[in-house]
Amino acid sequence: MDLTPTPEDRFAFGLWTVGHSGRDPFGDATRPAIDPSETVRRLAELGAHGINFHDDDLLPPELDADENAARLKRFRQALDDTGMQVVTATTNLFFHPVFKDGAFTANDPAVRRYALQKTMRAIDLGAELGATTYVFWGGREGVEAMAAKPVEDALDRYKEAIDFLCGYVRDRGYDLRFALEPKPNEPRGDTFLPTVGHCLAFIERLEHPDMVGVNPETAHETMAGLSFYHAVGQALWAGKLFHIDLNAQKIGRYDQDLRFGSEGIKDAFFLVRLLESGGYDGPRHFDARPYRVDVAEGIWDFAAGCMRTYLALKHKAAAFDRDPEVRAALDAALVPQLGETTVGPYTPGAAQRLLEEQHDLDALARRDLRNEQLDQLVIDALLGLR
Ligand code: GLT
Ligand code: MN
Ligand code: MN
Repeated sequence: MDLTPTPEDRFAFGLWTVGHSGRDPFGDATRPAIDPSETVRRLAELGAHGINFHDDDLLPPELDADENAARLKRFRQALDDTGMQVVTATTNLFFHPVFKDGAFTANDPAVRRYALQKTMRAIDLGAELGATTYVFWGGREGVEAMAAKPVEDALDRYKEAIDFLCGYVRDRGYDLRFALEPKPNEPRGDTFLPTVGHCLAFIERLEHPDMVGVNPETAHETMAGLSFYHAVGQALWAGKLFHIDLNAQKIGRYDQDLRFGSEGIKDAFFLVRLLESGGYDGPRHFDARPYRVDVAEGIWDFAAGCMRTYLALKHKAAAFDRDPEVRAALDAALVPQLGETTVGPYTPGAAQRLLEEQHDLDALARRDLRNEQLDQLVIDALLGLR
């Protein structure tokens, strides 16, 4: 089993992931800042292919223009030297206190206009560096005091913002698609567009629905108590899986952003199996961060671990699908039959034939689907027993 990542695997990381300082609501940074050029070089050495950033990760607002110009130059040089690609970009619309009440859904129109302006500038930066996907995580697009933000007005403003920005991208001729990233809560008490399902429904009401898809994140769907595997499956089914944020999460907790596969290994197995067989050709992007106790080499152990686990699960999934016992168990569970049409399109003749059909309910109900056996084969595969 070759677990060495190569650029063909299309692994990508956000600058803010390996660059996370370890700061949390209860404690200060445990790690020094890393220059983005250093991140690019270290990730390239590990076999990654792509990088992703917020405008403020690359060009921190607290640095002056000369410092940022030098930082950008070093970053471009690192990309050139390593062949790493900027695959995705995004805007930080959550850190500055101006966004305390939201960005595109802030009640103050001046804040909304500033949020749009900041995003347009960040889109320019992302497009210039080669990003083809632009992520929207509405971290502050939510509310605690329900009376303060009528949901329908907030969604109107959200739609207005995304429609306007689609117009901007088209007008500028950028080769860029948008990916909305849902999250149910944190940092707001309740966030608008809380799940993949909400995002898919929202997209249908946009002016340019073809330009907009989703960026589901393992942790966020799991926080909502939902199956990430199913969320990704439905996004793929809808042709809307434009990007993905891979990490790990224990159910019922704050957003843990753990190393991919470090929790929920069975879900991770099915997810990788789905991505590798379900027609997703975008970056395998890790949006996670190292444990706060790891302060130096541990950062790169973390990054290597995300990719190693993904590749191991990819091999496991391929072996699982080749395994004759698994195939027999899939047959016993009638899995192939779910791929067959039931009645086909409606015609009066088909309706008449169906109405005349006889069904032996007792025989159908007696069918033993052997799902226990099938699931145990999954566990055996994951435990290395086959
Ligand atoms: C932030 C958030 C992530 C988003 C990033 C993109 S920023 O770290 O927790 O889930 O993907 O804005
Ligand atoms: Mn994310
Ligand atoms: Mn997260």
